[in-house]
Amino acid sequence: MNVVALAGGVGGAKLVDGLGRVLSPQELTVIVNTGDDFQLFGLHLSPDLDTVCYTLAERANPETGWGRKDESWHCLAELEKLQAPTWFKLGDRDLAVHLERTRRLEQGQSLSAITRDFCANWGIGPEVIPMSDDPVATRVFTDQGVLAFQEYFVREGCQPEVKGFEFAGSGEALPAPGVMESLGEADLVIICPSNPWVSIDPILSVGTIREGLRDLPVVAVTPLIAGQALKGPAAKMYREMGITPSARAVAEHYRDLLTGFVLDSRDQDLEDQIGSLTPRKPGVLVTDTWMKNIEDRVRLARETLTFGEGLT
Ligand code: FO1
Repeated sequence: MNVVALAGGVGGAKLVDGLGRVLSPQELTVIVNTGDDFQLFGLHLSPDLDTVCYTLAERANPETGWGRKDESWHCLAELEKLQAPTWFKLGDRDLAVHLERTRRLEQGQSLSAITRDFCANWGIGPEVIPMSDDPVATRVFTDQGVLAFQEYFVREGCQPEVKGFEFAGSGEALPAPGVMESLGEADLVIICPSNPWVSIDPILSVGTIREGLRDLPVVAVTPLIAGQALKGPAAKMYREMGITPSARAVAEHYRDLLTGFVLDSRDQDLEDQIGSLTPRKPGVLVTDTWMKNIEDRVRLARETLTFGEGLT
């Protein structure tokens, strides 16, 4: 079975990890958001790509979900002494990746080719592809003006009130090599439990990716449980966009694409409402979607795959 997963950062990476432990490497392709990418100290940072790769390579920091485990912070400490901007915490191991990625980008190599080589080096089996090799920058319209995504997310701690989003460059950006090909061969697409507004929508905004999903079985796994995100500002964003945050709101967000929706047991009462959403009246799987450990990731991945197979 060929499965394509769409993923953002920490929440998405957990399900991708579960899928990677259940499927053979040839069966899984992961398309990752790069709308969060930005430049710092002249380096090109791809936080969601790194989070997915570090997680698959068992190199991720288990406390934060982003950055490296067994990290050291010598560079950051020196930057602090120099009163340099240190709101975005770059560890030493992580920095090596940004340095080498930037060096190769400056030589004219593509982000997807560099990512492929890094994955091979880290022993990652599934194919991990950035949504695009072209720059796409998520901008957040807020009550404090327009902010680049990481300024909103990390520097301002998601405090400003959100008014809307823009994925600058997505009109011209092409899907990276392998993206449309993997969708062309997919038996199932899984939208991981990532933030719909700023992790999945940027992917869907690139080229013909959204159209590429139209005739495929698409299953989304809820990132909201009982109206709350386990991590990050998704619920706050729904509220500020004038929508009550809930799994139903997420299903409505993707309503034109959905064949199936994975709902948390704590939201069982929403099953019928989601199952009757037009146009596609998605099938609904009710299960425990909270991934507290590796076993949960594997169980949720297995259940989602079995559910998805049943819909095809
Ligand atoms: N998130 C934070 O909340 N604070 C940080 O200082 C931070 C540093 C960081 C460094 C490398 C990296 O790959 C990710 C990092 N993140 C940090 C996470 C990142 O901002 C978010 O996970 C995503 O961009 C949203 O998916």
